[in-house]
Amino acid sequence: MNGLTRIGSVLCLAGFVGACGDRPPKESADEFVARVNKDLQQRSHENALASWVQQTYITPDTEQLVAKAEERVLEYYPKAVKDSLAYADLEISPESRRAMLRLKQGLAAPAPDDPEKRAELTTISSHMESMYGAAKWCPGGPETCRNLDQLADTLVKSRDWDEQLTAWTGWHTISRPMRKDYQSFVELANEGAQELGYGDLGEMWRSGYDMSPKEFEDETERLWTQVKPLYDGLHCYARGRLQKKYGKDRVPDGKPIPAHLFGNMWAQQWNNIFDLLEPYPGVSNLDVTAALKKQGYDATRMARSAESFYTSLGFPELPARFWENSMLTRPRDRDVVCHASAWNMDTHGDVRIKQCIEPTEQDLYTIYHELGHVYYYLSYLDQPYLFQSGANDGFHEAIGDTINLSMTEGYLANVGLVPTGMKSSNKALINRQMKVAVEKIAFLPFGKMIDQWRWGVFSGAIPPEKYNEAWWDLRRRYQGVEAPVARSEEDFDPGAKYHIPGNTPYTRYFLAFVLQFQFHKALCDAAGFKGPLNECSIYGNAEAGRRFREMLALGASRPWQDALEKLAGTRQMDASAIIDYFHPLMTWLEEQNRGRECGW
Ligand code: X8Z
Ligand code: ZN
Repeated sequence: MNGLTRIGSVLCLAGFVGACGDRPPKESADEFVARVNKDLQQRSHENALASWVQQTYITPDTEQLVAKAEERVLEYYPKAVKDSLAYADLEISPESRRAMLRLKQGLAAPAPDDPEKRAELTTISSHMESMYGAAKWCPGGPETCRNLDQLADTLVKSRDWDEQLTAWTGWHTISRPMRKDYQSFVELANEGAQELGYGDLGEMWRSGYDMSPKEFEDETERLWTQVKPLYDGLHCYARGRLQKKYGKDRVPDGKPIPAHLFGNMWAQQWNNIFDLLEPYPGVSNLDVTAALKKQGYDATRMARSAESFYTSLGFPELPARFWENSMLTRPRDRDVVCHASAWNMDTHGDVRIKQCIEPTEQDLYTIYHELGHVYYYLSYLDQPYLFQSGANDGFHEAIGDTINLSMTEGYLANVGLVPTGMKSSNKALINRQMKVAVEKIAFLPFGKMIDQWRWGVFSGAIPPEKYNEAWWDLRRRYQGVEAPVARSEEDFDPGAKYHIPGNTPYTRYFLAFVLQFQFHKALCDAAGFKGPLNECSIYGNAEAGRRFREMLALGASRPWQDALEKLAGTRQMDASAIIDYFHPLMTWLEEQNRGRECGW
């Protein structure tokens, strides 16, 4: 580590000589923390208002407003971290010590403590966000423009190789102009992280998990090793089905699968090609999209449906302001960032979601996901600002997904979205499991590789002239997919995925996809459920709801291990629940894949 010494559990930075304990601080540690909580609360509220307006109304003006608001937040943090060093070797309450730790890790991209560089960083960040949100591919002039929804829709609906290829290639042109900005962003944010005492921004991200960055990296590796056999089995089976559709010359044995064939722009989840992957077509009707359309569901009704799952667990109804302030559909007359998100605007109950909801099963699941964030926000409102976040960021992403796992056939039948009284048979079970697997198992390597790439970029192991090449190396290695057409360093394919220009750390999703099964199991146990895990729904179960809320209310006030222990009786993230959940499917896949040349 560069230029710092460790005193107590807080770092003394070389650039901040004199800050470490040579003069008694003016205020007590508790007073200091209370003041920082108040200041941050106020600044982040302003920032959230500006961000909300920008993301729901992208113009050069709102882009500037958000950059300015962000500057104020970024200016505050390093100064507060520096002031906190005065308490480094003093005896202070564990709460204040933890708050100072959270403070240090509170930003996804800290800026250097130089006004010009800070302004440059926020300008670039908000510009990349706008570029992604407003992106369109216009092959032949303005009338031919297509946005992400439209191009993604082609992938969902078309089964024609060339049509899908055109949509995929088209979208991947939008990120070319981001490359230079991204490179500058990396340099500036790294400098900010280094001023806080981290080696680089990747190390800072990995430091947010109540263990050392190295231990965290090892943890993610351990979890990946646990789940990889599940993915390998699914990949092999899917390749077989895609070969049937497109031919072995286009989808060869022993090779990665072309990335444009999965019904999803990033091949991260394969639910949109369930028609090609369904093990026993015709055995069960699981077409929730058709049911939503037939029953005339609109965005609000879909969100209400999600809300009523949470209230069935004893969570409160959403505040009236949620319905007034949220953006639930894509506005017709302006550019917005459609990528779904949940917002805690003022930490006093102004909670919202922003999503371009269409009546599809995917979007239904996504609202349940987003409300998971919203109910987390509402559950920890009583915590001070610095503890108003997830036990770790994987927890935050896992809440709504845990509820998704309870949207079983029984639940969906109960709310009228699949037929009631479908015959249960082993074939129906395998169909159902496949449906969850294409969402949950397919995602795992993608969830891991994104930050594998960014960690490399931030550390310098992946230099700018290898950005794209390294991206595809990782996609091949982890996902077993490859670019369907030649790529070069003219392209910047990472930028075609929201979380790269949006600078949202991604390991959180990998963790969430493991944790949600652990949570699901713990809640099903709490509900007294005795059958197979894949049939359990906690819908309507007050005790499961109580246990869930108890964990959520902690926010980040305790190490995540404490929160996990409270709910699941263990201090380790662990993939055995996901393995247990998919046991029937895995056995079936082994049989299906026998004699096939798996792997790539
Ligand atoms: O970004 C999201 C959520 C918003 S927190 C919709 N997800 C990841 C993605 O879309 O890439 C959920 C699953 C993974
Ligand atoms: Zn989320």
